[in-house]
Amino acid sequence: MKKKQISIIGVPMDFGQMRRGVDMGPSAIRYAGVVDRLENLHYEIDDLGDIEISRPEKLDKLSEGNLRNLKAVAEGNTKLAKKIDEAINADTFPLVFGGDHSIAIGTLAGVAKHYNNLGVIWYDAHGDLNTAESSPSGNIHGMPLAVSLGLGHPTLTEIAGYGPKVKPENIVIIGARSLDEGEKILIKELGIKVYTMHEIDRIGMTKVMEETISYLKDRTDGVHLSLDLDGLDPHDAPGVGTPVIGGISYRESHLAMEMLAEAGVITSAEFVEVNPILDERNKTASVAVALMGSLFGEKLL
Ligand code: 6HN
Ligand code: MN
Ligand code: MN
Ligand code: MN
Repeated sequence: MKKKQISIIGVPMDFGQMRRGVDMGPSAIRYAGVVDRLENLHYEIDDLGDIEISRPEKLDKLSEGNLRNLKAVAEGNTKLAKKIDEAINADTFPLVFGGDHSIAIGTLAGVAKHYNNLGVIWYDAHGDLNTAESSPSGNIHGMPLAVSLGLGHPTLTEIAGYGPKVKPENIVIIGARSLDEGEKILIKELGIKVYTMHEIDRIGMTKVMEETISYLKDRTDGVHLSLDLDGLDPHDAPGVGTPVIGGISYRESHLAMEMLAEAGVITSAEFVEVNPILDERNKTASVAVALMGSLFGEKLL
């Protein structure tokens, strides 16, 4: 990591999907000891607390053209983008805790304007490349990567007053094993680099990360890590709203984080979809914190 100062931003957002409880993710991650863990690695931590997410009295059903809770999601992400922008202007590393994955819209809106060619590592069981047209659920947490590419409702794609935020050739998806038809088409059309579970099984995480790092190093001037805990196998990370069996293991995930730390390429990060209601004794939040340890350079010896 390049910066010695980290700004923590919690985003208690649960409007991007339908399972309550993921709004408590930031608290669960804090209770799992993240600040001590990172302070032990000699980082200066500024915990900025949580973004205020207003709770509309009545949640929209699918009123806004297959975009559930569009207004509430857009509002929260607009606030988040501003906070991220401030953290980067203050020369700190933004570290975001979710909340459902719709918050990547705001994170990337805040981060991307600081780079000419922002890279994105999307560590996830899913592609999150749906639009209102392709989405089987209407849940915006299945859309943030598409939105960041400029695809989707302008209320989302124009957050922070510009778009698109990222280019397809600067994205690497790792861990995919559940893609909707529209997402598969988009991946092929745009030529997005994807390491599905097949490639991870076949060539191993070491090779996947070596390739990912050299690919992004060549073409980007900063790399955002968007880590959805459901990228991991539900055995290791059970507290997620949309688990998919056959995922990345705890050890493979540590290896991935350690290789990113060694390469020193990551310039911002978010850990999302931790849902303490669905979890087993805060296991998923603890896994998230352990992975952050590795991402920020923790070593056993
Ligand atoms: N996530 N592809 C499914 C959908 O509803 O669009 C699942 C999305 C899951 C999103 O885990 O961040
Ligand atoms: Mn996911
Ligand atoms: Mn996701
Ligand atoms: Mn470790």
